Amino acid sequence: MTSPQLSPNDIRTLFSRAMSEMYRDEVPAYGTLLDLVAELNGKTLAGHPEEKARLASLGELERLSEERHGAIRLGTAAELATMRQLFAVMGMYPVGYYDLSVAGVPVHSTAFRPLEDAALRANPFRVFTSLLRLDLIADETLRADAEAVLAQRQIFTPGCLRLIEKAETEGGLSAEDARSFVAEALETFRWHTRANVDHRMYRRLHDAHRLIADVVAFKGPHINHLTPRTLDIDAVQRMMPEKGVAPKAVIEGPPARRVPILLRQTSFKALEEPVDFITDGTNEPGSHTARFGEIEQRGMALTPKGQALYDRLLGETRAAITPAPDGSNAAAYMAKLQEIFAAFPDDPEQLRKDGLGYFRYSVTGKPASAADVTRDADALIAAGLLRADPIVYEDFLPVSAAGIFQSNLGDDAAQTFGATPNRDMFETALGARVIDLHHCYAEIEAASLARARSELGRSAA
Ligand code: OOG
Ligand code: NI
Repeated sequence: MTSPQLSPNDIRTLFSRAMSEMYRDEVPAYGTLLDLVAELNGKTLAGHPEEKARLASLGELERLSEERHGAIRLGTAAELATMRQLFAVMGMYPVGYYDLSVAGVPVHSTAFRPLEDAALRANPFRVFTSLLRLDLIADETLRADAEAVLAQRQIFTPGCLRLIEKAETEGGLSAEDARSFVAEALETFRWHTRANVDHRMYRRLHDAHRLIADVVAFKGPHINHLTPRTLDIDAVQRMMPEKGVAPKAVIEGPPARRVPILLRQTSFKALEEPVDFITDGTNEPGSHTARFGEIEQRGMALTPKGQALYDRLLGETRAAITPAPDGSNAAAYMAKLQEIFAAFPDDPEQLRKDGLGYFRYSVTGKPASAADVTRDADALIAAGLLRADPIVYEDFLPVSAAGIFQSNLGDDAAQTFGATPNRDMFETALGARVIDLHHCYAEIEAASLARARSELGRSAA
């Protein structure tokens, strides 16, 4: 007899909790941030009972305290391909292609996350996963040396590989196997105080780009941050210094709005941590900065039209004023952002009618007549039979991600590679196509409307 399988959603929850506990132990400031976010989310909900009721009715209240994303950086195509299989065991799939070369960061990335509504509601845990692009390193000797180091390492435990295979052949894992899988998988994301290279090699990698050292010099892709979701990022940004945590100069993404859109993020700087390098058989103490903390506030997912408007307005803002890493023009930047984004409608019905965002349709409970069933969505909303709530953005923003990378690489790391997106190369490494994020939201929107219509039909019958 085989024992019943644990659902991928439950495995993902076990994993994200285990990862959160591990990171809390390893990076105490993350714990401080978690507590601050929980406290302020509690205050926000207590102060806005109607928003609390709305989130509860959408099934979004429970996921809030579970919600976080992490990030890792991988070194080889084979690592990325196995990572895809690992995440699939917990119901996470690659969504979106992000090219960071434009921002002087030699990686390209995807986000592994759950796809479907029910899975997102159960636990939306996501991991922003980057692959190092050695093809952007000009120094051929260094590139070959880095490749040789990476070819030697195995970032997955034998137990993890065995359980991935078992999950694939048996279509899932029992509760007992799932628990071992979580413990084994966690090993890949752990911090290693002992480097994989000697100090000279570390310096060479570091001098080419700090990120290259971060990937190549270690035994595995340590999780470099975990990000809880706040309902009020401006409040958390204000409170961080009081808790002894210094935030980056500006909040990335759109300005504060009545209807939040996409994603706003802020972070605290990476810690300088002790690392042992093994040089000629002896321990040589040194240090490395990689791990940091971040918080985010999520808003409505935008349609391609809305995303294009966002990109244009952000581009205009940044052409007028570039936020300085030292924060000297932070207030002026935030004011300019607010001013330029005045052109982005900030009323839910307006956003919906203009086709700028994705919405989830549901019945209000008002009785419908047989004639109502044939009316279009706009008319049904106007008649009070349907309601439309913004769909939460579950993905990332390349310009914000670049800002987060940069704030942790230090000002000296600003480098240019020129924009060289190479999605084909990424997908070949991944061993699969990345999923189009607009497709995900459009499907959720269409399914919600179809469901709401059939409910109306039933109530009218
Ligand atoms: C990933 C940075 C991107 C975000 O929230 O945009 C990211 C990294 O530094 O590896 O996590
Ligand atoms: Ni992040």
